[in-house]
Amino acid sequence: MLGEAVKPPTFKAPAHHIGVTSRVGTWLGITFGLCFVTGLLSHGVQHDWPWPTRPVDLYRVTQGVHVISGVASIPLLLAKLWSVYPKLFERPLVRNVPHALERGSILVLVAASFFELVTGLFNAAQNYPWSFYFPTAHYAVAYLAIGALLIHIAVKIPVVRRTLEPPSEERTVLSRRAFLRTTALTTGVAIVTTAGVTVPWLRDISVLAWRSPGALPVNRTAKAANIVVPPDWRLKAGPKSYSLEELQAMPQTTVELPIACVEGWSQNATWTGVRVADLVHKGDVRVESLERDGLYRATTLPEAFAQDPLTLLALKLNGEELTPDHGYPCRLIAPNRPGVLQTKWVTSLEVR
Ligand SMILES: Nc1nc2c(c(=O)[nH]1)N[C@H]1C(S)=C(S)[C@@H](COP(=O)(O)O)O[C@H]1N2
Ligand SMILES: [Mo]
Repeated sequence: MLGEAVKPPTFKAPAHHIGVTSRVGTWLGITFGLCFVTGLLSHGVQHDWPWPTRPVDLYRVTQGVHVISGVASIPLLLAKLWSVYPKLFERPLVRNVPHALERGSILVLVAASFFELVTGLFNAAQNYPWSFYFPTAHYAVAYLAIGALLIHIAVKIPVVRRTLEPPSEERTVLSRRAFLRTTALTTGVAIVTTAGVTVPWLRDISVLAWRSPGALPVNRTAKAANIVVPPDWRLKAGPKSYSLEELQAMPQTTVELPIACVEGWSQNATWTGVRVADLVHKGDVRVESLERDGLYRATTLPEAFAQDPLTLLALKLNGEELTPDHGYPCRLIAPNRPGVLQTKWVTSLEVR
């Protein structure tokens, strides 16, 4: 008898099952969605979108969600790619026009996602090993990623629907579950070990947090910003001007407000100083610092913020005179504002 053509058993690793891909893909869709929306908000707030003064912690929360969902996306994206990689090399590369479009969108999606996650991570680590301007590039590529993602979801929704139903075979189901559990666990570990940069009660266990717990971090030091405070320094405020002693003699207010850095860390502190509303008339207020150049040397404080009773020209941090690195002789602190707009080394306030 001629040997029967016995088909060798095809081994399919459990992770490459479409049900796994669907599930990880759904999680990734959620973290990407959160990251995109909070990223848009962050960009908007820094570019004069209307933004409320309350709750005082809102920006801290949205930026925290941005960073945490970004960190969570890294293991999820890797798991997702792992679960589909045999398909990425399928032949023929292109079957027809819709297929070509679908593959093209996946290429854009993968490339844009990697770009966003890698640049975001480097940004949080305050490391800029590239020559483009981070906010513009990160913002523009986010649209590419989300556009490609929407196409991908539209194409895949029927498949996802079908495959999320409970599968039948016991053994492979178990190993698929194990893969999903590992993915979930890795994502959880990534979150817990880093989220302490912004979530106070995670500080002690966030061993990979890029900002140490305890004292308020310094983003740009006085030395890096070339700050020299002239001996005859006075704050210009509209038509008036004040020496530091005169500011100290005015009614002082103490507030507890966070610095929520766009680079991902945030921390509360106690600030004492003079209300901006006591120094200038109503209107948007241009805040200038002693810094000569540098992207964040000056900001505009919208009227609602300038008139807010919590908005201070702070002279003290946690009860002590400001150190040079935190903005001596005085710095702006306002509720619900990104750290980049909390100008240090202030030298003039001007109603626009
Ligand atoms: N003049 C000036 N103010 C500045 C900056 C700057 O570069 N120049 N950096 C800002 C950024 S990015 C942040 S997060 C906060 C940090 O304040 P801190 O260093 O006191 O914690 O200061 C802000 N104020
Ligand atoms: Mo910042």
